[in-house]
Amino acid sequence: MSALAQRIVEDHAAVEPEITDGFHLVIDALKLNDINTIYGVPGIPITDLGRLAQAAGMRVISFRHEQHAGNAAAIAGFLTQKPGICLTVSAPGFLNGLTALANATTNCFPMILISGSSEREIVDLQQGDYEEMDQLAIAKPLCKAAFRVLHAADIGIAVARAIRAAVSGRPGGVYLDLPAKLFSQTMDAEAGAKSLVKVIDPAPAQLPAPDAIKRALDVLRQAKRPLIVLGKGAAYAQADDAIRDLVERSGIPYVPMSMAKGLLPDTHAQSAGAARSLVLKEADVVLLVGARLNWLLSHGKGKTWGAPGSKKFIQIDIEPREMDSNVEIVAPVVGDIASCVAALLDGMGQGWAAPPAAWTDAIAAKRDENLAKMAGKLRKNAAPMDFHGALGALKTIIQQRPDAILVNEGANTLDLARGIIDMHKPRKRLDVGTWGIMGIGMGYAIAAAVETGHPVLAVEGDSAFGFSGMEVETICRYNLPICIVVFNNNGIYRGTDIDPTGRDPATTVFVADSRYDRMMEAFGGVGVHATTPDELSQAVNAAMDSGRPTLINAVIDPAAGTESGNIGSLNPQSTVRKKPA
Ligand code: ADP
Ligand code: TZD
Ligand code: MG
Repeated sequence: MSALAQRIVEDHAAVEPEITDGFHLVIDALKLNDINTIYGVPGIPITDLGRLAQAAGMRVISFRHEQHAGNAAAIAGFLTQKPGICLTVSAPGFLNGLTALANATTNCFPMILISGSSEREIVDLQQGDYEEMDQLAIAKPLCKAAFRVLHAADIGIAVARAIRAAVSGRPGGVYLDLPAKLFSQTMDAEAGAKSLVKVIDPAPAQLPAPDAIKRALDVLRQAKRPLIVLGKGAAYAQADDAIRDLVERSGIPYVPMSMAKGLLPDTHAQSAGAARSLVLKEADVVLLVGARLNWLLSHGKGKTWGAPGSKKFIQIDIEPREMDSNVEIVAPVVGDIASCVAALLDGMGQGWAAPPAAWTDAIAAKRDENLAKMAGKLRKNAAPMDFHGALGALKTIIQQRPDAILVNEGANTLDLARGIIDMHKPRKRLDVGTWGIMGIGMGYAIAAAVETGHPVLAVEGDSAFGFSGMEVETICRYNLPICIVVFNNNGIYRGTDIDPTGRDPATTVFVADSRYDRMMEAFGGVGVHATTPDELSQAVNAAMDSGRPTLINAVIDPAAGTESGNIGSLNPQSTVRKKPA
């Protein structure tokens, strides 16, 4: 230990505080509520807060950009059901974190963005303070709740309110505004300790009404072609055994939404994931469990869902206003998923009749046909790789290492990986979620490693990776067991576009044949350049065995991808093409 470090430790030991201050009260309030990790970026006025939190035994993970710290906090919330904490400086740092707060709220992940802010008096008179901004007003429409604390004695209550707001009901993001002056406000230590609140039962069970359960079971019992859709709300709820029971006891086929993959293993006999188009179109009764009928489910109508009026929807959700948001829900079941599923199981009893074999056989046939079609493509060991060959290799690795957490973003890299890589355990797949946002990669990977201790495999489009790529330094600094595979096809969707005027690179392409692996080497991690699925496989296995930060530059055929991946139908394209200027 250096002399300075020694002195800091001794100072801490020597001071028996009879007074406390805002800094300490924030830390004590978090710790009292079992929140022991902070993701952030230091600076005025919160530098000392991070330092003191570390000294108090909290894990403080310092990032290179607040957006990634915020994404880390959000996914920590998803994984643990406790609000993840992101700590930023005022105005620009706050704004950088705000994207993550809005994304967390959109995805129903609990997090708290804590930002330092400038002097209220100066901000409100717009007199130009250092990093001046009315942060509270700006945060409000983008999160579930936003609070500001002006007195140290209110910190305990404010933190308690923030925690409750984040995790109760539909989870989401909360903003906590802490002006610079608050931190150094002092008060009597004993009064300070008494002002703290340990939140009892932060996310109370919300029992469904017995009528709602009966109504749902009546509809389900009539079904000839029933289907269960599991969403990431079901993954978040951590009611894994009950959900498995519901699926298995009812015999109903299910499809998992992206982040619900692995809730039951994708290889489960009742998984209709590989026959998704068929089941969405043909089902007559659909039970949604923690999944919204948003764009990811084509709003519950249109071609995807077959003939108009051919469906009845039953929906389990904690948010009553979710019901009828897109189409009529004939049997709303409002409550928390654990309680709702338990009540359904109770009502079903033991003698529930399995769905007609005509339905389950048709699904099995379609699934087997689709899987057989896919299998050949996954075995191709060519250079450059196509997506299927590379993903075939990664599919095997995840099958052999089911505890590893898969982080995934990109377009083709995302859509194809979601379809190809089976997940075998709950909450092991983390991806772009409700917004299809690029940039979650390194933040999610870091929090997944920090929160779970399991190895992380981040499968990243080369564009997607660029949004958070600087955080490889963070990964090396904390020596996290993260293996990043960059699917390098020289660009967004493809690497083959040209500027018709011949002046500049096309808007969708990057420097050809870049070596992303060298970014990792720059910080002491392992870089690998892989040109075949075999090389890729070897490198990922080595990374997962060693636990060392690794980045594999996987060379993908620049012509292999399609524009916008699977969601080309949402991508407007001009039919007018003028001659190049
Ligand atoms: P996906 O994208 O996987 O379809 P969504 O994010 O659209 O999933 O939907 C998740 C839903 O789950 C949200 O409507 C949210 O209110 C709900 N939800 C989250 N946690 C719970 C819970 N514990 N109990 C019930 N519903 C929940
Ligand atoms: N910015 C943000 C924050 N989110 C986005 N989704 C986009 C831009 C638009 N976008 C996509 O929807 S996918 C994508 C962008 C820029 C990158 C696709 O390229 P990639 O993946 O290299 O990551 P593939 O494998 O080349 O398709
Ligand atoms: Mg790409």
